[in-house]
Amino acid sequence: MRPPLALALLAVLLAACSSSQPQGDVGTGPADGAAVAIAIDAERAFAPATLSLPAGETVTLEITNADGDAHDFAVEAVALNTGTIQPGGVATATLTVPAGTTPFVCTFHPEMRGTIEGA
Ligand SMILES: [Cu+2]
Repeated sequence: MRPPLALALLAVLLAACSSSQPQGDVGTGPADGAAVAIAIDAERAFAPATLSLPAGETVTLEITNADGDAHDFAVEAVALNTGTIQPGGVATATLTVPAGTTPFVCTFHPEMRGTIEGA
């Protein structure tokens, strides 16, 4: 009898839809030191959606998920992703701020977007 391959594939696909893998200098829980706070609010939006940060400096962002669904925070241009942030969870992401406009996004909900403005 053949194994239920289709079911196994479906399970893998479903898992991929509901989680993302950490990438880059990221962590779970609150920041140890100074950090720029970002909230994911109940409207599934990043607040603030525009971050004005000093280009070339290393900055830690602290992302708090105040929504009831899981989200993540990804800056694809610098290969950064917090991985899944569960409801009520907090994650950090540390990056060297690029000059100019750099988009960030929740990879689960592409409509959840914002930008880092490095100047
Ligand atoms: Cu999201």
